[in-house]
Amino acid sequence: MLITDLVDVLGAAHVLTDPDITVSYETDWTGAFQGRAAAVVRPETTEQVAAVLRICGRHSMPVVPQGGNTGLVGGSVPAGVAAGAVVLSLRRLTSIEPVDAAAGLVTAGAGVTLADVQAHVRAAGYGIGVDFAARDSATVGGIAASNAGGERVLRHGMTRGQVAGLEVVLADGAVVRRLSGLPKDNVGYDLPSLFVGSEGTLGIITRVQLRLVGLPAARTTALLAMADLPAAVDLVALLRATVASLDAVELVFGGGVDLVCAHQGRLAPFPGRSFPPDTPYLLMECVGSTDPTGDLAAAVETATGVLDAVVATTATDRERLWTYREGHTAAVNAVGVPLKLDVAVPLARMSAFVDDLRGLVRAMAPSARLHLWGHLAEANLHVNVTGLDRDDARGREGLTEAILARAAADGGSIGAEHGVGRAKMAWVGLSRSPAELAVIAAMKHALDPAGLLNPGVLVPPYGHGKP
Ligand code: FAD
Ligand code: 2HG
Ligand code: ZN
Repeated sequence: MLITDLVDVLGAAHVLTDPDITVSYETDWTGAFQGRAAAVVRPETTEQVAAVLRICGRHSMPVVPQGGNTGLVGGSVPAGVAAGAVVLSLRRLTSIEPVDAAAGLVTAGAGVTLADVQAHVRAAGYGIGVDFAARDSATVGGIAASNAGGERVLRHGMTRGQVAGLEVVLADGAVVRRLSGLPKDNVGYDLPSLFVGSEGTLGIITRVQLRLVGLPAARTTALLAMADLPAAVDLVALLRATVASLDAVELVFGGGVDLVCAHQGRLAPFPGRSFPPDTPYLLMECVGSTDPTGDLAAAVETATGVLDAVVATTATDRERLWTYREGHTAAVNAVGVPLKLDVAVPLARMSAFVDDLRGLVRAMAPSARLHLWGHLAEANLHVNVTGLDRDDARGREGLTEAILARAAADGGSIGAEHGVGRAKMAWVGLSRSPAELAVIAAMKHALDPAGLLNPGVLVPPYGHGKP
């Protein structure tokens, strides 16, 4: 019996089958994806993870890996063809090694949250080059598995650039460990990189080695209301060219900030002024060893189309400005479970894309509400639509298809930072060529011949019922 075998290895307390307890592991953060699990298992060590995979392999039982369950594409829950799978929660893998200052690295168990690893390295005077609003729940294993982006990509790149090494358990229970920490080590394929962004389809990440980044002595954050999106895009170019201390440039709109204010009971950011809902706001942050406010102000003064600005230099004021940006996902979910898309289009085409998007949603779903925000420096736009009929699957698919096809037509990406998961499976071909898809499928078949690792995510499942 599968359950008995799992209990033998993990103990009954860590093989959960009571629906009242498993339900939170079976539903994704947004509430859009859900499905029953055969069991939720909670190993504490790499060896236990390997044992779980060997048992599931013997029983031909699919496995859905789960970290903090903050993913936004349905990949962390047993929905769709993965219904009835074992959910493998990595949250008990919480060991953190001491900071290795000489190598500039820290190694943590997959279940350590981003906030905890940030606090751990901060105590030694360092930072982590990845950050975003779900930091208190998202795990380093999940971040690596989804190659998360976030708010610091402008300076540090995506998570891939921050992962120096990984420990991964393969479908057959074998352990691949590349944690040498050597910055120069060109012996064959870069295996850790293969697993970064693989969304739980190639192996289970059990340990993550992250690079340390410096902690800046000074930070300045500013929120600007802009006349229109072309002016905001022009300002990004100006800032890139003239402000070396630039660390983040994020995009929100007046309507989204109003929604966050209503959701959190906050005052609007620009005292005594309000702007129409489609007004773009830029949240930008500069960092340095000395106060970067002057650099930022000098650039903004030469920019055109700035309607208003608030500047924050204290931690409290900076956090307040970031809340207007980071509060969007929760505020939108409070309106209703959204249709959630995450696209990138070349920055030069962003304004035309947004105009077309607004027209498209007005035409295809007149009673729906469109919420846009994103990471403007990386041309990454989050597209959320609320007010759609949840039972009208065809309508939602039609709108998804139209929006993603429009992004792809511009040379954009249909999954900029959240990945593919179950949500974007049907549209991968818009962003990847048949030759690329064949390589992806070959890699999947080589590492997971029975198709048990997160079936229905990223790669088409191998067959009916049993993947
Ligand atoms: P989960 O949601 O549990 O899993 C994500 C995927 O990785 C799933 O496919 C799962 O099967 C797989 N997985 C998880 N752990 C492992 C493991 N140890 N081994 C193998 N596979 C594994 N994402 C961004 O990129 N940028 C953002 O700015 C951002 N902001 C967010 C803000 C909010 C409020 C929320 C709710 C989410 C946000 N996200 C963002 C999405 C999400 O938080 C990230 O993608 C995060 O990296 C997921 O980590 P997790 O531990 O929650 O993973
Ligand atoms: C963000 O940048 C996150 O706010 C979440 O990536 C985006 O909820 C979303 O659509
Ligand atoms: Zn984002």
